[in-house]
Amino acid sequence: MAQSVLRNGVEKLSEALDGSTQGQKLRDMAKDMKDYHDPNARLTTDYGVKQTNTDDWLKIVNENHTGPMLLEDHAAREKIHRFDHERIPERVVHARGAGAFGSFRMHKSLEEYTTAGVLTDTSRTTPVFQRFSTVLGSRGSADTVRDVRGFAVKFYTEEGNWDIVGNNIPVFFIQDAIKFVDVIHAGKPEPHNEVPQAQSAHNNFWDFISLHSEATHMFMWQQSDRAIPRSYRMMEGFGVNTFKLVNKDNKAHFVKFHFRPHLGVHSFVWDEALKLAGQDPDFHRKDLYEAIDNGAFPKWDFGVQLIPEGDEDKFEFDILDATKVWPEEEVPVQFVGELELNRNVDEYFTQTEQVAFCTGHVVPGIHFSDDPLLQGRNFSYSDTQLTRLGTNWQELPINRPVCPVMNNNRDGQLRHSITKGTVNYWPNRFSATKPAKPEEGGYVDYAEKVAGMKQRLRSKKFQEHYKQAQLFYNSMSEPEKMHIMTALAFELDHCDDPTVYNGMVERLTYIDLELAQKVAELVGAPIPQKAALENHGKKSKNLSQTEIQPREPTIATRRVAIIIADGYDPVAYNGMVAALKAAGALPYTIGPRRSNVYAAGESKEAGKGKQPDHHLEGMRSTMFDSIFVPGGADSIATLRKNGRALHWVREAYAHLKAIGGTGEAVEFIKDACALPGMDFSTSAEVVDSYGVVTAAKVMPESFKETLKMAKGAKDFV
Ligand code: HDE
Repeated sequence: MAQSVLRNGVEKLSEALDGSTQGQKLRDMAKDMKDYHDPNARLTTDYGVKQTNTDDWLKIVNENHTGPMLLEDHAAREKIHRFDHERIPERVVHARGAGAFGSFRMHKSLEEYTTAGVLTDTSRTTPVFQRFSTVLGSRGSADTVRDVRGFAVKFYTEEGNWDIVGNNIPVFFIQDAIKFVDVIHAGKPEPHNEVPQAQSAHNNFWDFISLHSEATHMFMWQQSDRAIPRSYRMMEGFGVNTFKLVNKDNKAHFVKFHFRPHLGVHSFVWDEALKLAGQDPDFHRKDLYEAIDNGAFPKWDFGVQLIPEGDEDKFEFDILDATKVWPEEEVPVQFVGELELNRNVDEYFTQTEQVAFCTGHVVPGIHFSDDPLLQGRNFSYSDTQLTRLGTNWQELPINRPVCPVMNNNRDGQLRHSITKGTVNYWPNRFSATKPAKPEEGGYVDYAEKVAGMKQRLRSKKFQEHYKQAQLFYNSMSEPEKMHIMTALAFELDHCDDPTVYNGMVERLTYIDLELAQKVAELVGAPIPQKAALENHGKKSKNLSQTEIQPREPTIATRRVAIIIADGYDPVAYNGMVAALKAAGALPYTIGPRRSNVYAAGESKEAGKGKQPDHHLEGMRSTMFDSIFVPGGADSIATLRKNGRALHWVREAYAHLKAIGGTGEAVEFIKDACALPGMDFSTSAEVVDSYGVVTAAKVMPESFKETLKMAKGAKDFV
């Protein structure tokens, strides 16, 4: 794996250097790259001296070749010393993540609203680096936990770096940056015992949430399916905060940024996510890497919501409040560009770990609003990089812009670039390195009149915390509502302090009485009889993720497990593998062993057989989107006797996955899925949350169609 990773990096880099795709940033980083596949390279110390032996510490040896080691061995000490200092502090939040390179293009210019070249020049391809993350877990925690996902994009524009440091959820827990410390302390492991890891299911989190009513809208999103995405490639991205775009006539528009995935939004069911956290903690990381490696480049439409300056008071909510969405009925999203990720990182640490995003990084034409969350973030990001990376973090290859950086900032630890010349100040007698004029691309601050009292206050509209939480809940499909209810019941079950779960149930009565009652019953809180606030009954579009459908129905990159044992039907097997590959899906053969498995009519002696990719105990159904079982009397007879094989099918069924089978496999699948007392002959009998897909005579085409609808499909093909 490691070898192929490096080879892939080097090959792709040379492609990029030939002038293709987003070469600008790659050419820039290539200056600092070393090729570890060079057979002519030799091991050296850090100061460049070739080493003949890096395996034995220099010793004074006796006749048995043992003896004390010498401090004199600088090379040995250097090796250990470098190792001792390999770790840097992880990010205080969003520590766990994965990144990739890509490109950004606009297909419609936003010149009516901004002067920013990255948003107006439709002939440009802007190189980007994107990092996805979870929020609460440590760097080594699992990918599939229930959490908000970070969605941070660094645009290496010709005018400097522009960072959108967003999330996959369009709102946030708090309105004012000063509360960030509290919400994160409450969510992170508790201070006395550092438990639990990467989870919000504990007393402190829900204690804070129940007492801090402005978090009401956000916790509903965080309890929804959005917080357990199937893949980073299948999530939306939101800038969350309100920025400003300013055009050449100095006219300003408030703006929110959106990214909508071409693959649509898809999620795990909770049981799947829970199990995957143990079975394959790197699931999302690998999913992103594999998709890009296979050429299935993830893409997002880039959109903006715009409100002209002057109209900001026309809404029921304050447009600077990050706990509110701008409903699309009131402010439509205009999709104007496309983001594509098309190249994996060459090295995790120097790129994904060392990348540093800052909301304060904006380019001419893009400005801040008075959003009090954003203003605080603008301080925090550059500040935190000092602890994590140290001074001069801006000079690291992944962070430096592709345009020239010229200023009189100097020195500090680990200064990298060498500035020539006799002066390091402005003005100077050479008139050297002077401020840019606006027409030379200089950043011009947007002039605004500001007057007022110096006070610790928030606007009146910021005080309203429930209407959009109701709007969100009302907009959910029935399965989504059920998932929110069960998620809340799971989380509060992990709280053993009645003050906490009783308080939360009370908070839910501000959203929906029935929801509060169902949760109360499950978690053992007093069942509320009265809503604290009447539900307004309104809905809004695109809040339910079921509305964010794939652009084209597709099964590309979906992982399909094909379960076989000796005597399987080779026609059904080969037909399905070919059809899946042709559609861009990823078929994996799973057998009772990873040694060769023989089709009906094949013999071991003839040296035939198929080597499965995995054996039944090595993987689990959770790692696949779908299961196909070809017929074959002997194969099915073997699988029927194998408890793990039955579990694969039954578990996939419980997780609402498309399951297909031919010939003898049909009865096997039915038996594996049948629950005690359930009449399998009618879909009406199927337990609420369970999707069923069985096949009397599955042809590859019909299976593919079913797979496109996977999750929630209730079809008998
Ligand atoms: Fe962050 N956040 N944040 N955040 N955030 C960090 O910066 C902070 C907030 C987000 O992949 C830190 O470099 C404050 C909202 C992402 O490297 C830190 C506040 C949103 C990432 C920080 C917020 C985010 C971070 C930690 C409240 C969505 C990961 C490491 C005012 C719009 C970026 C770092 C990456 C990371 C501070 C709230 C998204 C400490 C003070 C809202 C995606 O600076």
